[in-house]
Amino acid sequence: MVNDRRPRVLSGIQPTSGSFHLGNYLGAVRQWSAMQETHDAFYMVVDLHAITIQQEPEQLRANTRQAAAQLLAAGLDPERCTIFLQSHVPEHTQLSWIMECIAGFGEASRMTQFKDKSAKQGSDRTSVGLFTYPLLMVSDILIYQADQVPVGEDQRQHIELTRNLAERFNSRYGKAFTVPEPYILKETAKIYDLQDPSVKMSKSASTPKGIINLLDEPKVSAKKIKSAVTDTGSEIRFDEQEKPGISNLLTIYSTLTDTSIAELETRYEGKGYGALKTDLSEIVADWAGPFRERTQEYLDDPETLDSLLAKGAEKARSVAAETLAQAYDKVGFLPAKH
Ligand code: ATP
Ligand code: LTN
Repeated sequence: MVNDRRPRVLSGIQPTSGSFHLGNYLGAVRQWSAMQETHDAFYMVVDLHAITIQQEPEQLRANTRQAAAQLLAAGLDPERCTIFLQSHVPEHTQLSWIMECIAGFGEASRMTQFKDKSAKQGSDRTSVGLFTYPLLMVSDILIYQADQVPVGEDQRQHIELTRNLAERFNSRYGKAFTVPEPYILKETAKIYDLQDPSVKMSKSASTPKGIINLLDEPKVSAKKIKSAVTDTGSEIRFDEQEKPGISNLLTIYSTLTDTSIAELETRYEGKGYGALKTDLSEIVADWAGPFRERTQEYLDDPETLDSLLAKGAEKARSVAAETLAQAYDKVGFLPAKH
């Protein structure tokens, strides 16, 4: 049961691919599942955000169901948290317009995720939505009065923007929003690409070889782990500067098995990279096998899945509508009815 006095937490994940990857899980979703025990938690699949980059409609529908099924398979329980789709709660986009009007153009132009993604696509193919995306994210968070936002390191700048706009609104119009804190676990804040450990593992990476997808066949993941770029030398030691490849594998190993890095270093003393990779492939396969099965069970019953999401949206809307009404009033909009 939701307890109102618990701190409120909110986060979102994009349905931009059929499968989450290990970075999504270790950097974000794992924390979501732990926090539903201690927080009043709201988690959503951000389908509105996904269309900032062109999506094929049938594929988007499939990916969205697949994302929701994976959240449930990762342990999110609709009895203990609110799970929903962003497009089912129209208040997000309504608040977003207000945020667009109080954010500065320069401020929005400094968002590094926009700069990276638009540079990759070129300005003609970059949508205006990709530029305003952070303001929709600001609204996602503020509309639930979230105290904390569990995300990976790549989202820190967006949470800073959220804090700034919440404070700006509150001081300009009177307090309407909670100013949220980021919740970023240091050890797993950034899982790196297996082929290029200088960039984060990302759904939109240039080569699929660098990404461990949670729904991949174990054989496929094992092959990717075995061909992960490693560093010169043969010693298994955590050193992000000198040994970024091995350090990344150690982080994944350590968090999936709840073993400290120091203990892993001792365990693998005198052993080669091959031994570490073979063991890690097995660990990933053992974790991902049951995860894939659970995901498939939810996908095999789309009616139940859709009805869970409809209930989640109803709960989410009741909170969102209240915040929006307050914000509309503070801005000076007349009420639509008496
Ligand atoms: P895209 O490449 O399409 O932007 P993504 O792989 O970055 O997608 P998102 O849906 O944007 O995934 O992110 C979902 C959550 O996963 C966010 O909280 C994000 O910070 C986290 N995350 C994504 N990649 C990593 C990573 N490599 N390491 C740790 N956390 C990550
Ligand atoms: N921008 C985030 C996804 C996202 C989000 C949110 C995360 C959209 N709205 C609200 C936390 C809270 C991303 O790209 N990972």
